[in-house]
Amino acid sequence: MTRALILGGTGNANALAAALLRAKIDAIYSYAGRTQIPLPHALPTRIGGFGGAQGLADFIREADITHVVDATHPFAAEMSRNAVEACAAAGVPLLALERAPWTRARGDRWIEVSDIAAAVAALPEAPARVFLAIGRQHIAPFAAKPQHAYTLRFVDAPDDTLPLPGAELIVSRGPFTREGDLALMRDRRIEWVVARNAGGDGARAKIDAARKLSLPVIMIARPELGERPRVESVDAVLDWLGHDARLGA
Ligand code: 3Y8
Ligand code: NAP
Repeated sequence: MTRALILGGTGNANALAAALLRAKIDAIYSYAGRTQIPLPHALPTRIGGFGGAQGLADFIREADITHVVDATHPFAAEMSRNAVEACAAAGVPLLALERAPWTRARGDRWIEVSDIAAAVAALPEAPARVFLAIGRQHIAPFAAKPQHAYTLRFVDAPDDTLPLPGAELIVSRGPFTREGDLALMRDRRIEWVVARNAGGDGARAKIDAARKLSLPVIMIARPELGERPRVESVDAVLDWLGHDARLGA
């Protein structure tokens, strides 16, 4: 019998969870526990790390998992690497559900960089008004350029002091809308946007809003992940699972 483990925490993963419920495919949803109150799920849900690749392999065996779907975020590189290693060790198939990266459209003013340090370097020296929409985990390096007026957006209110004194904080879980992000950028007179190439629709609003306002976007490229089977649609995952389920594997 099919029993899937969904490594979640994204909009795609939520859509997959709903589809698995409808298809009555037995599955467990997993969150890292990065945020205070993750979106509740109708699927049985576990929260927290597994304890590295070894811990994940043990979980797969103990929970009789037959298939693993990595529906985490393209920047969740450690989780994705652990999944490849753990599935090989436990001998269960792995499939990544991954949204395609955004590609530059006409009117986009992107400065493409490889990582957070390069994004900090790409900001101007002269004081500017910068929208950092990269979550809470990657803010500290921007303290190297304190001359800017930063607007931050987090999922949860921070429990400790910000590494960027004087920054304006917006607490919002998303998904975001183009109108909402246009209003945010106009109200805050944003001049620069820093984003990671998450792909998908839930984070695209700020990219579309920046294009409309002709603002430069410092776009951080995704980390390189090793070769692994990947699809971009929930239906493709269902086929991958449903096919085995139909064969009663
Ligand atoms: C805990 C689950 C849904 C899914 C909502 C999507 C869209 C909104 C866009 C901006 C960019 C960012 C961030 C973002 C987006 C959706 C989706 C998406 C980007 C939740 C969630 C978890 C997380 C973790 C969180 C990270 C953070 C990244 C904020 C839930 C809401 C910036 C990614 O404060 C922290 O520590 C936050 C950490 C990881 C930044 C980072 O370091 O990558 N996501 N986001 C997951 C877990 O515990 O396993 O809490 O319910 C999911 C969503 N985040 O419909 O509910 O399509 O995924 N999430 C980025 O760079 O794009 C926000 O502000 O414009
Ligand atoms: P990461 O750096 O790749 O993972 C670090 C560690 O967190 C992993 O080694 C694992 O701990 C644990 N972990 C990550 N995802 C997990 C999951 N789904 N279930 C159980 N444990 C998990 O990951 P990250 O960048 O911090 O992202 C953490 C989570 O937030 C991911 O689930 C990701 O999907 C989500 N996220 C969502 C978005 C978005 O835009 N929707 C953006 C970024 C991240 P152990 O080694 O102990 O197993």
